[in-house]
Amino acid sequence: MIHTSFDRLVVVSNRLPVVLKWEHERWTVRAGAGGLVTALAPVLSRNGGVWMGWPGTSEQADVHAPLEEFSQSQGYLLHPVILQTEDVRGYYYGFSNEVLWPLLHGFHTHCNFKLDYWEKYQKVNNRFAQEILQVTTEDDYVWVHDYHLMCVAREINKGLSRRKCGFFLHIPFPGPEIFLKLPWRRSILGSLLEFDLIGFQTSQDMMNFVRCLECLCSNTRVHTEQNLAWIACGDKEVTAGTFPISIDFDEFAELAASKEVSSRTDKLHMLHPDQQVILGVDRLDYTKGIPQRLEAIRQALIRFPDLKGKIALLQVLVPSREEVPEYQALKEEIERLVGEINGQFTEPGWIPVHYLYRSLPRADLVSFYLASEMALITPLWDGMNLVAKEYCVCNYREDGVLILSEFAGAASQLYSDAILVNPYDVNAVTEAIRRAFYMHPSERQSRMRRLRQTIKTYDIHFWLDSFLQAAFDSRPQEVPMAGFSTFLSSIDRL
Ligand code: GDG
Repeated sequence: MIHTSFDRLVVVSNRLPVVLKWEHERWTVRAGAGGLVTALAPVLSRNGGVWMGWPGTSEQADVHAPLEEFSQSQGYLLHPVILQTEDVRGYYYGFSNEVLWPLLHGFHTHCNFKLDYWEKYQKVNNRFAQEILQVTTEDDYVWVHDYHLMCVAREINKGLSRRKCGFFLHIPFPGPEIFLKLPWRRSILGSLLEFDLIGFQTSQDMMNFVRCLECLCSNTRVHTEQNLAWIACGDKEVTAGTFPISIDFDEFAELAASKEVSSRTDKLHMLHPDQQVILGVDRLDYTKGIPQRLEAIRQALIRFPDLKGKIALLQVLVPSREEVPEYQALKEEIERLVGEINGQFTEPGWIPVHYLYRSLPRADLVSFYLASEMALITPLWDGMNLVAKEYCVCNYREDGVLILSEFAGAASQLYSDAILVNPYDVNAVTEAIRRAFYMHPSERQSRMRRLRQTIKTYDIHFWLDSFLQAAFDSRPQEVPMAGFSTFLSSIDRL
C-alpha cells in the first residue's frame, strides 16, 4: 500500500496516459507522451491505483475493452471520462489551450477570452466531478492534475459525501499583473481554494498564487514554513506547497545503460565525428523558445567562426496541437529558420541543424541524450521541464553540459551546475554555447555528477511521498530550491 491513510490513489487528468487509434478494424493502445505521463505513469505502475481522464476519442466509441487490456499490462486501472466532441472543443481547445495555457505562461496577449469557452470549461469540470463521485469512495485519495481541471473540487464539495482532494499544477502560476486579466479570475481562485492541498512546481509559483489571492481577498492570512503555506482567505482554508516534479531516475538510467541504447549512441557518434552535438527536445509550443534558440545557433556561427563545422544542433520537435493555426504558423517559422541556417552555413560533410518533426520511441530519445555533448533547453517560461532532468540522468558518462533557461522551473534546483541563460538574450546564449564547447572534461564531469546526484535524491518517488505527506498532515522533507532572486543575483550582479 502506498500510504496508510487512504485506500486507493485516484489520479485525475485531462487525458488518459494513452493514445487510442482505430486501425485495421480494431483499437490499438499505446503509451502517451508528454511531461505529465512521464512523471505519473511510473508512480501508478509502482503503487497501483486508478487514472481517470478523457480517452481522446469521440463519445460514440466504446473504448472500455482495449483500455481494460492495457490496464492489466500497466498495473493500474484506466477509467475513461467520456466527453462530447462539442464540449471538448470549448473546454480543451478553447479555454484550456487558448486561455489558461497562454495566461499562466505569461502570454496574456495570446488569450482568447470567449464566454462560451468558459461555460464549456465549467461544464466539463462538473462532468469530471460527477464521474469522480461515482468511481471513488470517501476512503480514496483523489489527486487532480493541471490547469484543465481547476474547478473540479468546487462541484465535488457541493454534495454531502466528502472526498479528500489534492491538486497539482504542472505549469507556472503568474503574478497578479498577468493573472488578474482573466475575466473569471475570482471563480478560478475560489475553486482552487476548494482543494485540501494545492501543489506548485516552484516557490515563485506559490508566492504568485498567494499574491493573487491577496489582491482579491483583503482578509488573506498566510503562514509559511519551509515549502508549505497555510492560507486562510475569507472563510476558506487551504494548504499550498512547493513540490518540484521529477522523473524515475532508475528507469531512465537503466535504459541509458542498456545495450540497445549504447549501440545506437555509438552509431550517432560515428555520424558526427569531430563535432559536438547540441540537443533540443520540445513539444511544438510557443512557450519553448525554439525560434530564439535557432537564432542563437545562427548568431553563434556568425560571432564565433571557430565553431563552424564543429557544432550541430539536433532539434527534435514533437507534434502538438497541430489543428490550432497559431501552432501551424510556429511550425512554419521554425522550418523556415532551419532552412535558412542550413542554406547559409552547410558545407560538404557538415550540416549545422538536424531537424526531426515526430515523436520518437523512448530508446531513440535516450540515445540522443547520451550522444549529445550539450543540451540547449531554453523555454521562455516552463513549469519544470523534464527534458533537462532526463538529459542529465541519461548522461552517465558525465561528459555533457546542460544549458538551461532561467525561466524553466528546473533552474531553481539545477542552477549551480547548469549554465543558466536568459533565452531572450541571444548573445548570452551564443556565449553559453561557446563556453560549453570549450569546457574542460573535468569541469563537465564534476558539474554533471552533481546534477545527477540532485535528480537522483529528489526523484519522482520523493515527489509523490512529499505531496502525500503534506496531504496527510505531516511535514515533508524539504527540497533545496532557490528563488529567482537567489540564483540570479549569484550570476548576474548589477
Ligand atoms: C508539462 C509542463 C512540466 C519529448 N519528446 C519525446 C518524448 N518527450 C517527452 C520527454 C518528457 C516530456 O515529453 C516533455 O516534458 P516537459 O516537462 O519537458 O514538458 P511538457 O510536456 O510541456 O510538460 C512542464 C511537466 O508538465 C511535468 O510536470 O515539467 O513544465 O509544461 O518526458 O521525454 N517522449 C518520447 N518521444 C519523444 O519524441 N517517447
